[in-house]
Amino acid sequence: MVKECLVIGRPNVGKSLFVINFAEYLGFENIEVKISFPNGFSTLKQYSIPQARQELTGLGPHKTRCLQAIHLNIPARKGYKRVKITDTTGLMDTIHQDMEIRKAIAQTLGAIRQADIIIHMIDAHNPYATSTPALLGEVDYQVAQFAQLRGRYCILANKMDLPGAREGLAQILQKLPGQYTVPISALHKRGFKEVRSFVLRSC
Ligand SMILES: Nc1nc2c(ncn2[C@@H]2O[C@H](COP(=O)(O)OP(=O)(O)OP(=O)(O)O)[C@@H](O)[C@H]2O)c(=O)[nH]1
Ligand SMILES: [Mg+2]
Repeated sequence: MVKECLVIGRPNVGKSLFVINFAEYLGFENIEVKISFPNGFSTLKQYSIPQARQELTGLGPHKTRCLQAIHLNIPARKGYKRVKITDTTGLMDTIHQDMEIRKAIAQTLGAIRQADIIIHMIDAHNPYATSTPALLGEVDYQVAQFAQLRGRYCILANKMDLPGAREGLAQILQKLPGQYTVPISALHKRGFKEVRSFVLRSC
């Protein structure tokens, strides 16, 4: 059976880059992405990994406004484990003024209920930000509270390659205690071995 693994978190934390680079780490050179829009329309698109990085990730918040799913076969002790990993729209503390983004966020919240495995990504760098975005949003506490009840849940503290990320990781561990938390760099594919083990254990 294919397990549904959802990658969620606030905008710009690195969800899309993580999904693409994790596929590359697992040996994929090309990916087929099922793009499902909030209006119910869906389409399949093929990307090379560099093309996916170019087209699907970016600096501005809410680059992703739909669900983007990739089927991954992860080599396990006996054969493969089949996982569908889905990239989502960034969650927010406030209600976004743009209707399209509100609908996309509602679509992501709906998908959380269907997920077997929840990967919650947080940007660990810049822990001393006093203006928004601070390290953790109210929505991060809500996700942690909800998702831990569901079992297969982990936090990825991302952007560990950037300044301040160690302090940020310490804050995440302190503020969201008792969760399985993996420090990673989606950019440099660091911590991916641990993520792969977590996903395999959860299948
Ligand atoms: N230095 C560094 N930059 C990263 C890392 N992960 C992501 N980024 C950068 O952060 C920006 C946002 O990455 P995305 O993967 O598009 O983030 P997202 O969470 O999918 O964003 P939305 O789709 O807008 O919610 C991009 O410029 C990435 O290159 C990382 O581990 N280290
Ligand atoms: Mg994205």
